[in-house]
Amino acid sequence: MTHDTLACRSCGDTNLAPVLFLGKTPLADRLLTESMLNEPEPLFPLTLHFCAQCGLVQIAECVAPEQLFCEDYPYYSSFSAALLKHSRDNVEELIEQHHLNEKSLAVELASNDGYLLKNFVERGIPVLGIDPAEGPAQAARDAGVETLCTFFTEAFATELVAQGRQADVIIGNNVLAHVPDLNGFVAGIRILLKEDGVAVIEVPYLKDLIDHCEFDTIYHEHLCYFSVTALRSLFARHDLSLNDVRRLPIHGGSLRLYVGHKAKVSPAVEVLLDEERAAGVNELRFYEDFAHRVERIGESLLELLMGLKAEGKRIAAYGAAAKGATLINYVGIGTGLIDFVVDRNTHKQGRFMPGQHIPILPCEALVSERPDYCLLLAWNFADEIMNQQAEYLDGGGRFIVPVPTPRIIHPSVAKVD
Ligand code: DWN
Repeated sequence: MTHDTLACRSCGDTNLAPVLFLGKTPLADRLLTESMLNEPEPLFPLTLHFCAQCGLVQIAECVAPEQLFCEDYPYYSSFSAALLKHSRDNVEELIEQHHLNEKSLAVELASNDGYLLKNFVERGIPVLGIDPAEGPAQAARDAGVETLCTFFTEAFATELVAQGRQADVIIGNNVLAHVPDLNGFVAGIRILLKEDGVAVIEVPYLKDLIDHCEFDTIYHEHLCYFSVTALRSLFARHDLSLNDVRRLPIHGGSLRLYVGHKAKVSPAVEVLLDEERAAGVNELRFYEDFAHRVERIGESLLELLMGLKAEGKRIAAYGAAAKGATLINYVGIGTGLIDFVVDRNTHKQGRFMPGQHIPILPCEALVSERPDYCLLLAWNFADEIMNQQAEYLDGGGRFIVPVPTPRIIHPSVAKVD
């Protein structure tokens, strides 16, 4: 079920300007089983809007979270070594900087399979994971991470505090964009966070999305797309201070936010706010050519793939990623072009990509089937994946990166920009 939101999810303003329409698309993480292939597949409009009042970019559609993050939600964070290292480094820095110990409590919102909290557990620091997807939540418990399978809300935060559980550190990576009640979620953080605690939140960075045309990261799970300007206004509304911010390369460019009850604002916040003002991120004109650039990428990628196919080449894809579903459905890349998708996530293998019904196989298929080309749907992990697939490359295979410019990557290129 979906309903259009005609008011800004953060400030409530109704003056939302349309920026991009990606058509009617299937749910990006709703990977199909064989038996589902012949059933009607729900499609939902996907339209990006800009709020001139607070700067928040957001989609109008709101698919019920219970439909998005249901029991067989297939995303497990632990299938990326790069993400595991990124998370471990974050935890070690937090333990040191905030002197966390056996008397502390670290809470992660959208804790998935325990990929991050396990690092606290190994150091003897009490944790609590909160995640609505039963599969990853059970995997976390199996890994020794206490996890409650529920959505985090203001009411739930109040319940936890009533039980005497307040957090010294709250971590929320790639979750803020997913919550329909954005203000309730942030109010919950304020309630759950101790007076001297810190909330450390990672979100994909809107400026990177627009600058590098990462349109495939737009899907129904991602309701909001954040600038520092919009984030500062969101937290301030709930008496929380955006005290520090770091730009990170992960997921095509992200922000790591440090939020607290007390204002101790670092210069880094003002630097990014100035950059956003200079670039016009808070003005509609910044987004005006985005739709045209997206259209050009789609045309150019389709032309490249069809040309290779016309030469008799075989093409596969790597990464049954949610972003991959947006890409193949917006561009129209189906089984006529892509023979199969490979993915390390065993929960995804044996299923089919939403909309295009391309089969998902184990990564070994790249070597056994030896497709001439492989479209990198999980381009945000290009370096990790290309290093891992040296045998495929040594055998003459070549990867195609789709954004910001569709291009064939030659292995001599050390890092994909
Ligand atoms: O916000 C979200 C982002 C952060 O992660 C979630 N809504 C869902 C997910 O989006 P995604 O599916 O586009 O993310 P990933 O993590 O870029 O997807 C990568 C896919 O590639 C996963 O299915 C795992 C797979 N993979 C693999 O097969 N081999 C990943 C790596 C690194 C590998 O070596």
